[in-house]
Amino acid sequence: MSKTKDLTIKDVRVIVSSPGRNFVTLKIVTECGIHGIGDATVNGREMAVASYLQEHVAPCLIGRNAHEIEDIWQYLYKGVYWRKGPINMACIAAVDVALWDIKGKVAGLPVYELLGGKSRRAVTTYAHANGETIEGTLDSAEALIAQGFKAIRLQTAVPGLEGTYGVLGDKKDYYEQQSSRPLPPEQPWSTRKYMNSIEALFREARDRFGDDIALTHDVHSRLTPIEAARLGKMLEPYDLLFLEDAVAAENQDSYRIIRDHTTTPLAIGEIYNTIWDCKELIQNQWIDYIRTATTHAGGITGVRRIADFAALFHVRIAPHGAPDLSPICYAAQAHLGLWAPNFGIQEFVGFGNEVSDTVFSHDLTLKDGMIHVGDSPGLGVDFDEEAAAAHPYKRSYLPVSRLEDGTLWSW
Ligand code: CS2
Ligand code: MG
Repeated sequence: MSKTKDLTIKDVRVIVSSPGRNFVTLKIVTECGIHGIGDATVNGREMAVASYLQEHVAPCLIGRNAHEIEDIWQYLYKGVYWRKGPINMACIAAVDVALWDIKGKVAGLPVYELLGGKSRRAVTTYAHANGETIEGTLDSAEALIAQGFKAIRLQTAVPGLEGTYGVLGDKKDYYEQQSSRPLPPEQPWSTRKYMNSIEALFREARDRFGDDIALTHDVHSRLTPIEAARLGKMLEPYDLLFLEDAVAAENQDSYRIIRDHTTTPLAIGEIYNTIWDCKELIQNQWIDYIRTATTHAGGITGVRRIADFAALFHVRIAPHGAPDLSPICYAAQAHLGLWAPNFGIQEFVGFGNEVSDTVFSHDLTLKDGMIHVGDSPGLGVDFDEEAAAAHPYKRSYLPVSRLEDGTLWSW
């Protein structure tokens, strides 16, 4: 069937829109009229990706055969000379995912079938419970458990610190925090205050919900390896599914220190762009979950490579799923999650909001805390350019963190 269709790429469009928050969307159109879409959003640096795509990537795609996903991936990776990097890899990711979408549509099959078919019924997720107090956080967790979620991430405000990661107070998101000042909001950090308050959250969670519910926590790279080792030990009695981003690991060796001291499972990877960023973490079995996202780590092709490598070392995938990942990314990761033999869990904060629903349509559904993928050919997600045009890009930044004496810290 595909032989009769002309899959020469004739148009590549880059659309930056803000339906509730900024997204960079790539649309690849072929001569026969079949199109595919990809997500290239890099939160807070959207225009860098858009111009890289528009100016440098799009011209190289015109006239190419959309079926040649691997060759186009290599052409954009090896061929660019400047390897890796968040902007470059998000652009490769958007192209890759759009091409998988096209291939699925041409084959008349959902992408997970092209990857090797289903390994499970649906994709288990974990949801976020946040609160200004432990009680508030656990009330929010209880509501999620009532909706059917079997795994919950718990984040609660650190007493004495204004604006803890994951807790937004009276603000809906970081965009609202910047309405009067479009610059990175600044938030204080104290490791001592955090370490003195965090155990109670998990103690009370286990007291209230028992042992069946899976719990995770995101440290957002605020600790040093030895502090993270102490935290892992401290939380061992509460049996976390994983402790996320305990330490930033540009130096992957750091995780050996944590691993030497604790049996709390470890997860990392949401800001990684390639397999090279996590190679040692995986092959030394210093982590348990790798959280690379299709949007930031070279698309379905990039994350599939990481997943296959990770499987050799008992590491499972748990892709990043924050609100800055568009529904296209959610769909791509749902297809991967349905296939990957070593899938662990998918982070999930909803498929979007009322505004983004007018721009993105998709055939994913959530039931009992699991994402079910429809049987539409390709990714099963689409993007309405006209609706997007009603929501122009608006500059926005992620917050930064400072110690109480003003020293810049990891946010
Ligand atoms: C995160 C995100 O979801 C997560 O685990 O760490 O909140 C992250 O801070 C944002 O996606 C950054 O863009
Ligand atoms: Mg995180």
